[in-house]
Amino acid sequence: MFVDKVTVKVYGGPGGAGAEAFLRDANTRMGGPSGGTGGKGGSVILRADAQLSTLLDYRYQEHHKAERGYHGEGQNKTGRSGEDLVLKVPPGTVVTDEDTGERVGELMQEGDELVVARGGRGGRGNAAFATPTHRSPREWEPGEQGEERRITLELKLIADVGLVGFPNAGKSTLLAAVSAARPKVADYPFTTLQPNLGVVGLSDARSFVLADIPGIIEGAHEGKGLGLQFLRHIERTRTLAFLVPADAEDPEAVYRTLRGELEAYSGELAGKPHCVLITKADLLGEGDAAAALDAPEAWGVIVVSSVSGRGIQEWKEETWRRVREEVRTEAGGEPEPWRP
Ligand SMILES: Nc1nc2c(ncn2[C@@H]2O[C@H](COP(=O)(O)OP(=O)(O)OP(=O)(O)O)[C@@H](O)[C@H]2O)c(=O)[nH]1
Ligand SMILES: [Mg+2]
Repeated sequence: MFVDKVTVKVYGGPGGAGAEAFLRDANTRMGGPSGGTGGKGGSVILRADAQLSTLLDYRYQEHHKAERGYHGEGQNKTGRSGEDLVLKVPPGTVVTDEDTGERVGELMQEGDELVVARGGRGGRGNAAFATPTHRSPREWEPGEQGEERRITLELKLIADVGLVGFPNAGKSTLLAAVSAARPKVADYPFTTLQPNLGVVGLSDARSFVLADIPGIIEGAHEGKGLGLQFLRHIERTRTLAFLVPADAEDPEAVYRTLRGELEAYSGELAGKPHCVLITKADLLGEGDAAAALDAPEAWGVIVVSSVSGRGIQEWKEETWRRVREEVRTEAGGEPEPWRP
């Protein structure tokens, strides 16, 4: 199962209470106030850990509490602070406050940290209330409550390349053909209900991350089919591939429809560099009629078959070059993305 969105509750630890105490020892019969301050409560902190690639762990545990601060003690001793609770999340996790909708932050790179619920301050002990005219104060404060918050963690897949096509276009088959991913493939529409990711390896340790998402259909921007919600998974890709099956009645119309749906979703996404893949070329025989598709905005139209392997190597090499180019032009902007 691919989990990419969970809601959890996080609780900062309450601070420890201040102490009420008076100095008493063998040499002092009536000492002054000596109650120390309570310890600070622990905070809940998210930390990006590249060992993780899903938010699955959080499906099964909803409440996460940091340790409370310890109470202050006599002899002016401050209570021990509560331990922070560190929750590991995969890089690429975006955090929003579930109740206000406010964006709390994002953890993009290994080691990034974000405090999501602060621990409370410790209360003052009675020693802090002493004044020249109030020399034996009995007051002390309770610890402050820790922050409590309901947050949503959302993992945006960071893929370099996204596959866009109608249902049955052969997206999942292509992902399986070029990576170790084993998405479900079947000859009925909407086989893929959740995005799949795979790492596509080329020679010399070169690679890129490929995302296969559910199919989109005409009217998806109005909610038809599965709608366009899955496009968010390819918002950060470097390049896209539009899949048009070789046996489509009107390949150009398929391409135009896909482009139109993407534009309706986001001009930025539609503006990404892209190529067109004429898929299932093995169904065509020798003729290349479909390759005549007119796509002046695309960086290429490549005829491929996941069954015969035709065109696959060319597409991989060409795509890798495009991804590299994009990474280079981004340099100085976004940091290098995490790679699984
Ligand atoms: N002949 C041939 N059939 C293919 C090729 N690629 C995919 N198919 C077939 O096309 C059908 C759909 O393939 P999928 O990979 O599931 O298509 P998809 O685009 O992922 O479909 P959805 O997940 O429903 O959006 C399956 O029956 C595949 O076996 C190909 O290169 N040649
Ligand atoms: Mg599929």
